Amino acid sequence: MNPVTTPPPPTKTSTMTYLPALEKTDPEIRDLIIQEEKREFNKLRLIPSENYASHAVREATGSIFTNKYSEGYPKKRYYEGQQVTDLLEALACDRAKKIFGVDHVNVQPHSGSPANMASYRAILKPGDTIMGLSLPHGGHLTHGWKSNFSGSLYNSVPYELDPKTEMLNYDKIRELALEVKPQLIIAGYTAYPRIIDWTKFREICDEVGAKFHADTSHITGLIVGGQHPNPFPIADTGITTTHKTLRGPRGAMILCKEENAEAVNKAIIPGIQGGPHLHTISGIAVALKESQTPEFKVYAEQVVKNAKALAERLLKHGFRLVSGGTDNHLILMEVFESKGILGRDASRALDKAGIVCNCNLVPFDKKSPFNPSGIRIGTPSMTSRGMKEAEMEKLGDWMNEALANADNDSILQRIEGEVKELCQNFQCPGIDPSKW
Ligand code: DSN
Repeated sequence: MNPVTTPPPPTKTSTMTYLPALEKTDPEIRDLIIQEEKREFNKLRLIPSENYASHAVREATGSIFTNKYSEGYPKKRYYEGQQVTDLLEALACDRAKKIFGVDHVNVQPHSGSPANMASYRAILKPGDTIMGLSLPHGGHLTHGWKSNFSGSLYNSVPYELDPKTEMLNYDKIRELALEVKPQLIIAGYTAYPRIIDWTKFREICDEVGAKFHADTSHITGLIVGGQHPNPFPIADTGITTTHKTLRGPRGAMILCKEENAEAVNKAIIPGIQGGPHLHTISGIAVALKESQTPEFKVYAEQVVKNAKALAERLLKHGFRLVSGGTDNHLILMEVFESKGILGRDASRALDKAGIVCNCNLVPFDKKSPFNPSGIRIGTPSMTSRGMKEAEMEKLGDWMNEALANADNDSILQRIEGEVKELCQNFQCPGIDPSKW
């Protein structure tokens, strides 16, 4: 599967019914699936945590493994009938261990939040002090936010971005760590557009006697594709979701040193979860295999090139980008002070124009999280379709026009039509329009 080759013709070529079992049993759900396929095909999807899973990933994720219960781990299960599931889970773990250069992998977390929860449970006691990037500065709910388990079960002392550079300030993080002596420091973010210096975090952790937890969920595809450094060999524990830049099914993995392996496994089951979702694990295994192809490397490189090209175009149009630009797959764009439109109003106008993103707080935002000053955009999905710098320039122009005319439905509709026309020229992994 090459994400950057010729698009399939978007016309029906087969007389076979698409999704025939669903047509018979539940046409209403079949219709919603097709509607969503059309939406994902006809729009520019800029939410940086989303992507297109391949046909192969989706075949595995929709497979017979959905039928099986497998509490436990390979060769140590509670139920019988694990002749095949043991092979599957061991294969998925082996692939991840080789790719990330780690001692131990657990592929059972149902998503990123339980993966983080289990990691902390494995290495912390309730009441221990943790330091993660504050959510409004680009962290995650599970990195110590007050209304999340991570902020109530542990003593969370968040670090923030530098107010001038809007980037990580490792000296300040070190100072805070020396002051509060955390048991854990968390690095890895949901809205941070720059390269993370994992070695600096390791050094700070070693100096203050903290464990180091890396959450690479957003950038795992860039790590595997050779664009960003890999923290797992030096982290005590770490997690990644599997459906973002990595382009697998929705799920997660914990990666850790051997000394934490048993505690991590116990934290997942019996600590937090019951049976693993083996159908998801089979999709994760496929995505890991796909990530080792030369095409994936090209994709990862292009994700970054596209983000830089889009950033440059947006800067040219006078938008303010948090930290001034990007080194990864995402851009955090301040729209209120630079363009006089609030983030939610901007994301809604863009959605009308066929450009799908999310509103987002920017560092030191004075506005509400429900209508903040920024929007968050990213290039993984568009790159998976084969789009390149020329399309990013066009997109920057459309975004500028749409946001300058956010109340003008006829302009937004015109752009939506142009976006749709562009999208007809680019395939989507996992979607075959000829079947509709
Ligand atoms: N919801 C994810 C994101 O969009 O970044 C993080 O969990």
